Amino acid sequence: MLLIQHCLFLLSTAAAALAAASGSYYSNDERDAAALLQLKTHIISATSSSDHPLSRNWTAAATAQVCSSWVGVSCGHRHRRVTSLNLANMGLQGTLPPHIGDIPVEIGNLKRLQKLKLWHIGLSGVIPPVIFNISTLRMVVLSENRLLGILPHNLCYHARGLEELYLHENQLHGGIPARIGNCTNLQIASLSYNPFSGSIPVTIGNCSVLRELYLADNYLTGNLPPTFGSHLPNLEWLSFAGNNLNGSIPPSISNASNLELLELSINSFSGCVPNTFGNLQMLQSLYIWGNSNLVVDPSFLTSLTSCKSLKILEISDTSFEGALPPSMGNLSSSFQYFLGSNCKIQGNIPVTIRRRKKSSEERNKVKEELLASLTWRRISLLELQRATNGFDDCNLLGKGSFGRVYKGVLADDTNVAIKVFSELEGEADDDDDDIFGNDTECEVLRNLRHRNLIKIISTCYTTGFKALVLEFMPNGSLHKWLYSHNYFLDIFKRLDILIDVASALEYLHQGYSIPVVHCDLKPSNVLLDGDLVAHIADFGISKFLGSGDSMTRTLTLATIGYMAPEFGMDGIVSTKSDVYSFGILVMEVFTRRNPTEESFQEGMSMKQWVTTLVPEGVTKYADANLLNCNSNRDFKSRESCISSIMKLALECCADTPRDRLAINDVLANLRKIKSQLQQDLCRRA
Ligand SMILES: *[C@@H]1O[C@H](CO)[C@@H](O)[C@H](O)[C@H]1NC(C)=O
Ligand SMILES: *[C@@H]1O[C@H](CO)[C@@H](O)[C@H](O)[C@H]1NC(C)=O
Ligand SMILES: *[C@@H]1O[C@H](CO)[C@@H](O)[C@H](O)[C@H]1NC(C)=O
Ligand SMILES: *[C@@H]1O[C@H](CO)[C@@H](O)[C@H](O)[C@H]1NC(C)=O
Ligand SMILES: *[C@@H]1O[C@H](CO)[C@@H](O)[C@H](O)[C@H]1NC(C)=O
Ligand SMILES: *[C@@H]1O[C@H](CO)[C@@H](O)[C@H](O)[C@H]1NC(C)=O
Ligand SMILES: *[C@@H]1O[C@H](CO)[C@@H](O)[C@H](O)[C@H]1NC(C)=O
Ligand SMILES: *[C@@H]1O[C@H](CO)[C@@H](O)[C@H](O)[C@H]1NC(C)=O
Ligand SMILES: CC(=O)N[C@H]1CO[C@H](CO)[C@@H](O)[C@@H]1O
Repeated sequence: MLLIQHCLFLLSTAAAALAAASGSYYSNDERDAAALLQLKTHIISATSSSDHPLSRNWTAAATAQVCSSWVGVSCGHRHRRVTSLNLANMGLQGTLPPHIGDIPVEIGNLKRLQKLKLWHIGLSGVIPPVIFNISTLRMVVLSENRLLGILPHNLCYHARGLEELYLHENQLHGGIPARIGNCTNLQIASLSYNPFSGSIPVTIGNCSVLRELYLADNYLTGNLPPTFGSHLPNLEWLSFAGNNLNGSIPPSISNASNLELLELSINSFSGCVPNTFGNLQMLQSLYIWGNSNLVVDPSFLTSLTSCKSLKILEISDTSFEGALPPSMGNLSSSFQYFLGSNCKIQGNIPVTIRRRKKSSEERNKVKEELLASLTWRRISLLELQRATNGFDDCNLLGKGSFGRVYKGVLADDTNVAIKVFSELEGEADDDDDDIFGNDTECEVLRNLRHRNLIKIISTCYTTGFKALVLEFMPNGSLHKWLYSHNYFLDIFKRLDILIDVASALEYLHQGYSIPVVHCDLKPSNVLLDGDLVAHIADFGISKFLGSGDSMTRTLTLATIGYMAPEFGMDGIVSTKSDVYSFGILVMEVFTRRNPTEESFQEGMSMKQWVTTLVPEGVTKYADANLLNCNSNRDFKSRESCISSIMKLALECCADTPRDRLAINDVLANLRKIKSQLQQDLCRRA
């Protein structure tokens, strides 16, 4: 053992001596560490925070551990050089990262770097070309920062193996360099939401393994290259939407035979749409709307009947005029919707289309599903501004500590709620990773799907701005329904709402791959749709319980009055802390007393109050509106229902988590109570 260590020691001194002999002061991994320490100085000085995850982790004293214990760093097994740097979203305080300055040129010394992920960390300044001198580079993620300047022209000069380039949502200007054609391994290029200008380089057609190309919402002008698509057999997703491209759409696009999504909307294309789209057997979504001089002729529409995968076709605001060809009746059975507003459609509409000219509600459902599957496709700030009349106060639905919620109508008439996060610099603590704080969390939330959870339709982040686009709930919150005099929920409606909420909690606690704790359950976070079905909203402080944990700790406080004792006192959250809040919610719904009232804060709690009054009978505590009955028997049924409910609520609010019911038992009990009430009322009627 000793011998081996000795040999290793000799070897490493030999390496150091070699490095010294060759004139370099640093050994290789010290050089890597030095480059990272340069980056750290920018980050730490800008955040001026000793709490930053890097502040005590990356230190000059620990350069020998760069590969083994620096957070965000991975190295090759044999050469022990840094191969991956991932600071994505790190140290995000509040919702907007501070300006952290340029990427230091020393990054170019990471000679074996393959993956550089500096996503959403507040980078400003330019992209140093030296990054692309690293010949091993495969993935660059610099999206959602405040980067300025141009896309370096040495792209893929040395870094020939570049496969994925994500630069969306920055302030990069100038043209897309012709050299992009030398990126022969490029599979994904995401350059949307920048002010890039100039035309689309012809050479992009040389990127023959390209799978996804996003150039949406830039200032690109000129024509599409006449051969575009001829040599892009792998292209699946292509978006040029929201530019100022003109001229005709080249038929060569239909040679990209694997296209699934094609967005050419909101440009200035003219001429006829080529009638060769029938080649696109994989095409699912075709958006050509918003090109007012584009001629959509019957032969093009007929050609689409060969696109066996087509689901969505939007031709609104083009120069289409006349009758839809009867052949469109032959569109495949998977076709889901057609949108042709502001087109002068005359004559008979083929029955298939008539059936699939969707109501906006049905379309939203389709759209939502699709949006949920499109990872990088986001709604732009401009779209949201249009949707809310410039965030007009008339559209304001509510305010909270997180920011504001607006009602909006998207260009396709979808009603949405837009939650705009305000900057909380200095206010949020480290522990407060909101749903943007951590990409895993955001991903998981996107994947949560239950009829009683509010759905995330899309997200929008750009410099200084973050928003969530959510399903719109026309009937507002449960809080409003309980306390406003214009509304009334009868006893069955209240039971149904509680059953809805408990079903959502059951899904969060037990139905998903990892348990999710909502942490802030209260009537203002329970929203009602057009049919008064309840949906839980606001996952701002939710927690995920990883790998078999039954609880976690947080410093974030929820709402006094609803928080379980162990949560309020020690910051311990578990599924049982949600059960406690649910118990309080049940009490509130049936007593119409708000646990945050002053009288509850000073004197006895909601739970103590209910505990004291339960033995005295329902008339002492229940919402009197629920006891207005026609007959004594009716009263008896309601009385027994409400007292069972309160007993259940008290079991949810046991002092120790262990003694509380699990949510699936609560749900089963609620259902039983409801069916008992139904039976009683029937028998007596
Ligand atoms: C850095 O943080 C990681 C985990 O976050 C830890 O495993 C490691 O020991 C820390 N390294 C140092 C040098 O403090
Ligand atoms: C990057 O590569 C280019 C082209 O080989 C070269 O001219 C330039 O000096 C390199 N820059 C650095 C900092 O190595
Ligand atoms: C691609 O690289 C080759 C060799 O370095 C060079 O001759 C050519 O001009 C480059 N093409 C583009 C479009 O920059
Ligand atoms: C790359 O693009 C240029 C310009 O379109 C073309 O002349 C050249 O032949 C292409 N190279 C390859 C390898 O396809
Ligand atoms: C592109 O597709 C058209 C038919 O749409 C075909 O005539 C042409 O040969 C194709 N070109 C290439 C380069 O594949
Ligand atoms: C397209 O726009 C450019 C300016 O960006 C203009 O010079 C050109 O004439 C236009 N072409 C067509 C076909 O409209
Ligand atoms: C629909 O397709 C069938 C079978 O291919 C064909 O016979 C029929 O003419 C088509 N209908 C129209 C209106 O094009
Ligand atoms: C994100 O959250 C998940 C689940 O809470 C956790 O496992 C993961 O380590 C977090 N990632 C970062 C970068 O903080
Ligand atoms: C009482 C009330 O406002 N009910 C509304 C719930 O939402 C639906 C759909 O928007 C409306 O039709 C109801 O009037």
